[in-house]
Amino acid sequence: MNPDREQALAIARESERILLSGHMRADGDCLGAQAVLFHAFQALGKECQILLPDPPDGRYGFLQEKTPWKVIEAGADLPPHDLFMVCDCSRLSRLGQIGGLVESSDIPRIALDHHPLEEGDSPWTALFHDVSSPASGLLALEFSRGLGVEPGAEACEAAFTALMTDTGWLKYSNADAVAWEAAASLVAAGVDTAKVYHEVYQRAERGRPRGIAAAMANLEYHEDGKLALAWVDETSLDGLHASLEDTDEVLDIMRGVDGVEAVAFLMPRNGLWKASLRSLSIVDVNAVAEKLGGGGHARASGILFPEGTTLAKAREGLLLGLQEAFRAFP
Ligand SMILES: [Mn+2]
Repeated sequence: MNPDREQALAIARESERILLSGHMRADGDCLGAQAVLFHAFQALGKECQILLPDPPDGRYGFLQEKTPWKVIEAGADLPPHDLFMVCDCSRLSRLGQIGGLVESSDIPRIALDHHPLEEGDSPWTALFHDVSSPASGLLALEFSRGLGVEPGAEACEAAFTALMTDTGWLKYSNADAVAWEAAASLVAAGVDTAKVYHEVYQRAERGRPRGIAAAMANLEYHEDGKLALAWVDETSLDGLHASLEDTDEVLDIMRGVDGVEAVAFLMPRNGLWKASLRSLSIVDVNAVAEKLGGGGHARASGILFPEGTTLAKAREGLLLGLQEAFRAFP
């Protein structure tokens, strides 16, 4: 095993009070990875708690039946701990107020992640990092086994949720043989896959289909149909009693169109404009997102535009960035 991973495991073995966290708007992978680690630390008799920067989408609430988490209160301090560990993220800037508190503390910190690392000096004591891993949840399983804990039913369900949500239920290009094998072994371990699917994808609010329709009313094609872009604003979502916290379905509809290579979707998020970008096989949407202050993976990334950015400006920046990326591949 690489030395950095060994170091991360060694620090975790020595620690007794572990504080787990994840990026803002924690998704299934972020929460699933934390849950796997939570149960590993509990099995070893360590104190462990999960503290999130903000509330995750309600679709992941079922994980809380077996894995407790809390959301930090505004202005609150971090609870006592001797190790801070973040999942599915290696940027302090994506941890909301928790990021600042961690940055000013000298307590050891570990990032377990599969996103590309930020350039420059690492803010982490140790990393458990692999960009080739389809999900942080799988890295968490490796971490658990590295600590000598074979994942139980709770951890398997959480890891399955992590893997299946980050691969779009094994649809995306990150669903490699490792992903399929891991899914099969979790199914063999007894995970109720139909239950997880129902919880995550079949419990939307009634307005959701109308929200998707409102977004699709603003669909544009560029680059001879290779680029699809759509947006939806707060007013239309409110009028339809719809929210689109999770944009997978909207993006899936756009990239299901013949000839489409890259898709982008703009939506409001807490008073700002947020873009989700996906590509099929050529365009590096991470590079596009990074130029606009966002990040992620080569095939899936996101941008939160700065305060004051109008929809028109966000759309223009996104379109120009993506068009430039297309021009790199004549
Ligand atoms: Mn992930």
